[in-house]
Formats: sequence, C-alpha cells, structure tokens
Amino acid sequence: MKKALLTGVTGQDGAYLTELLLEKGYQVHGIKRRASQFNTHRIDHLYQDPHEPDPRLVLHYGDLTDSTNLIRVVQEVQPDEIYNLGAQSHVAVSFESPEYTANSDAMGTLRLLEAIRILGLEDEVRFYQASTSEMFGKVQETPQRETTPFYPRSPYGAAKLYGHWITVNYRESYGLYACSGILFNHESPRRGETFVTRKITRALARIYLGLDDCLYLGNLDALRDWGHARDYVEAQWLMLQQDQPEDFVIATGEQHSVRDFVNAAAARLEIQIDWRGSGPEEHGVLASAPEDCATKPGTRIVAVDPRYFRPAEVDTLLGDPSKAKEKLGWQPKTTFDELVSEMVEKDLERARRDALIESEGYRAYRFKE
Ligand code: NDP
Ligand code: GDR
Repeated sequence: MKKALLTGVTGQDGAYLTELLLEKGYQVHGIKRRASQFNTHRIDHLYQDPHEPDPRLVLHYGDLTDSTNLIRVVQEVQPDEIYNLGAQSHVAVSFESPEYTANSDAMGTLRLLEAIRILGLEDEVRFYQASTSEMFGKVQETPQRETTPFYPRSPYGAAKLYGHWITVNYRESYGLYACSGILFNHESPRRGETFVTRKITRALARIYLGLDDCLYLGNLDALRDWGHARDYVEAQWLMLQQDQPEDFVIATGEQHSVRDFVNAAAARLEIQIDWRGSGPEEHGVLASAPEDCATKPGTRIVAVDPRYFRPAEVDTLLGDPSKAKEKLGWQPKTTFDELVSEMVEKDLERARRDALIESEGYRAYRFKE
C-alpha cells in the first residue's frame, strides 16, 4: 500500500486530496495543528477509529514552524509521497502577519525538504509543493504560463515564491523528485468562509433567507481564473506520477470578475442585482426576487467596504493550462456555472439549517433531519 503524507490535511485541498488518495488505495497520513477546538470538520467523514486495525487515515499533530516535529513525523511514516499543502493561505491576512506567513509558507517548505534530506530519503520520496498564481502578482504576460516571470504583490506571494524556488533548488541539487503545482484560484463548498467566492455564496444564501442584511466586499473589479478544488487535486496527484518531475500551471483558462461572481451566485437564487455608484460608493440593490426571498426588492444587499482593499492588489490572473493538458492529460471538468451552482446550493442548505435552528431550536432541526 502506498503511503502519502499531507501537510494541510484539514484544509480545503487536504480534504479533497485525502478522498482521492483513499479511493486510489493509499494509506494517508495527515499533519494537523493543535487547536483549542476541533478543526477536522472537512475530513471527519473520512476519519476512522484509531482503535481499528490498519486505519487508512492517520493524523499526527504537527506544525510547519516546528522542524523537529516534521523530521519525526516523516521518519515515523516513511511516506512514498509528500504533499505540502499546509500554509497561512490568506493573502489579505499575510499583510497583517507577514513574519508568520514567511515562517510557515517559506521556511515551512524548507524544513520539510530538509527533513527528507536529513533522513536520507531523497531517492524514496516524491514531493509536491503547493505553489500559486499569486507568484505572478503584477502580471508580466497574459495568459500566465510556466515560463511567465514572477512579480509577487503580497507577503504571501513572496513567501510562496521562496517555497517554489527552494523546491526547484532541491530537485536540481539533490536529485529529489520534487514538483511545484502553480495552481490558480480553486474553490468549492469546502472553501474557507473569508475567501471571496465562499463569502459571496454564503452571504447571499443568508440574505435570501433573511439571516443577514448586506454583503460587504472590497475590489469588485479583480479578475480571477476560478476552478473547482476537486479537479485541481487530481492534477496534484498526477504531477507525482510522471517519469520526470516538472512544474505545471493548473488553471481553467477562463476569467471572471468578483462582480461577475456575485451576479452568477445571485442568478442561482433567482435574484437580480441593480448596481449603482462606482468605487467605494458602489453598491448593489435587490432589483427582483422570487416570493420566498425574505429580503425585499429595493434593499441594498451588496456594498463596498474599503477595509477589504489590499495594500497592493493582484488585479488580474488568467492561466494557460496547455502544458498540463499535453503532459498530464489533465483538464478541468467543472465549468464556472457548475462551480457557482454547487457552492450556492450547499450554502443555501447550510443557511436553511441555521434558520431552522434559530427559529425552532436545535431539537426541531434534529427531528426534521
Ligand atoms: P486552506 O487555507 O483551506 O488550508 C490550509 C491548511 O494549512 C489547513 O489545513 C491549515 O490548518 C494548514 N496550516 C496553516 N498553517 C499551518 C502551519 N503553520 N503548520 C501546519 N499546517 C498549517 O488552503 P487550501 O486548501 O485552499 O490550499 C492548500 C494549499 O494550496 C495552500 O498552501 C495554499 O496556499 C495553496 N494554494 C491554494 C489555492 C487555492 O485557490 N485554494 C491556489 C494556489 C495555491 P488549519 O485547518 O488548522 O487552519
Ligand atoms: P486570492 O483569493 O487573494 O486570489 O488568494 P481571495 O478569494 O481572498 O480574493 C480574490 C480577489 O477578490 C478580491 N476581493 C475580496 N477578497 C476577499 N477575501 N474578501 C473580500 O471581501 C473581497 N472583495 C474583493 C480580492 O481583493 C482579490 O483580488 C487565493 C488563496 O486561496 C491563495 O492561497 C491562493 O494562492 C490564491 O487564491 C491563488
């Protein structure tokens, strides 16, 4: 049985990749952080009682800022593949916590690579690094491909750039099978609630049911290439199954603005937004809605809040996934509309549950279930 070790197992990608690897017959070992509350909700459906013989999913406490811990876990697990998905992954937060972001995202990658080297596992382990389109930042070429020069625009982008190059360096210096996937934004119903797509689908579903009043956003004009996380983790796995390690751009090749995303999500709820004003004055008024919508036409449901502007913005990202298509046989399966629909439907289901608990109490909700 092949063994994979994942950092970031409790995150969005960690959950989808764990599902994929378990389906493929791997034993999956994940590093989770100690937190004051349970933080494994995304993988709880996959978790097995550790008292059972030969569990297929095993969790270890650890942190990318703790090198002795990483060395011990790698030594204990002796994995065939390591996927370094763990990171402080929020761009806006990286401006608030730049040093921690560098420690976990840049130095954390180095620590994991050094653990492999210290344990003499260079010929035994394949290593995947979660690189990002944020490294292109102020874009130098459109669409962005593997050869496009990097120009990061945030502490997160700069830290990830170090992680990217140190992975290339360990491949070239020590013959390690190591690849970086330069992944463009990928979303899902499991996306963290403060990333813009999930923030939008969650808020609009709650506004629809009367649980929230208004969705506050920053830059509505930012353009992104959004795909589905389920499709993207398959590319991560494929990159480690090739004869030679190489870096790949993973993207859809399609671009939408944040405003487009709001309109698409609203359309799934059959509500229409009338956009007024511009810049920080811009807002969206509910123009029409079905009868069961708790919020009435004429209400301001989207507003720009400058607190969500970033000190330096990445205005536009658009990836060219041709190399991945040609060499990995990979292409995205989920369209933009399907992605938006799936996210809205799941958030509506969650909002309905919250509304029921709020109005009738937890027992009524359990009974209805
Ligand atoms: P998430 O934010 O959903 O998950 C991040 C994971 O990293 C969580 O499991 C988190 O643990 C863990 N983590 C955070 N800090 C540490 C640390 N110091 N030590 C160990 N683990 C840590 O991110 P995604 O799943 O969306 O992304 C996965 C990776 O891919 C990240 O590295 C991200 O930067 C990168 N990426 C993501 C893209 C995207 O669009 N989603 C695009 C390109 C790259 P906890 O649950 O405890 O917080
Ligand atoms: P990003 O994703 O920064 O691209 O990083 P995010 O969803 O946070 O922002 C996308 C764009 O939307 C604009 N925006 C807002 N963003 C947030 N979070 N909240 C808002 O209210 C808001 N309003 C407008 C942002 O300014 C930005 O332009 C994600 C992360 O997953 C990274 O880890 C990953 O590497 C990159 O995608 C590729």
